[in-house]
Amino acid sequence: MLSLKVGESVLELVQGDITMQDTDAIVNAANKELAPGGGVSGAIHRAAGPKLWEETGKIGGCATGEAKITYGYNLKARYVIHTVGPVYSGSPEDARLLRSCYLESLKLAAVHDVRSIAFPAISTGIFGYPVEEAANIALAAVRDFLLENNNISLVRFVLFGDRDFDAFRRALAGLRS
Ligand code: AR6
Repeated sequence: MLSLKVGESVLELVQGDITMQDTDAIVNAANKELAPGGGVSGAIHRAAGPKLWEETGKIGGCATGEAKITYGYNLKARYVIHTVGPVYSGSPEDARLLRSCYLESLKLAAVHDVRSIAFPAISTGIFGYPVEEAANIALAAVRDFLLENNNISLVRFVLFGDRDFDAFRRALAGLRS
């Protein structure tokens, strides 16, 4: 586990499974339909149980770069925040949309009195975002938010494999300097 104090808050990196987190909210790297799908989204829906899809199915989808909130059902987390990352295309728009996913998720969390939140590495799996680039964007977005807002005390990145953890570790070192 690695951590960095940002303002009054803590930014943490851990390697593990986001479905097991006991933060107030976990974030889902969702698709526009908010359907279960594969990757981290499939894992979150399996762990939360069928009531999650009952709720997300009624929302009417989510645009890329935006976020929606539901309950967590069988998860330890009270809420799931669903955000849709960009499918990587190599255009400058990708970075703007990925940053927006983190900022919109954090804003929605703050509105719902979430004090602790766990993120996966959005867009870096099926959506093909190079993890080194994505890690820099993710950590900068969270740092910028935490410097302006005191209501969220813990932001934890839960990285699934060695490759993602290493990329985020390097990005965190860059953020410190
Ligand atoms: N805990 C933490 N991270 C995980 C877990 C887990 N249990 N499982 C996978 N990851 P992806 P995307 C990591 O593909 O690229 C879905 O089908 C994974 O190793 O889940 O945003 C949706 O429905 C990777 O680093 O999300 C969308 O259609 C990261 O989570 C599409 O995939 C994100 O990988 C979204 O693609």
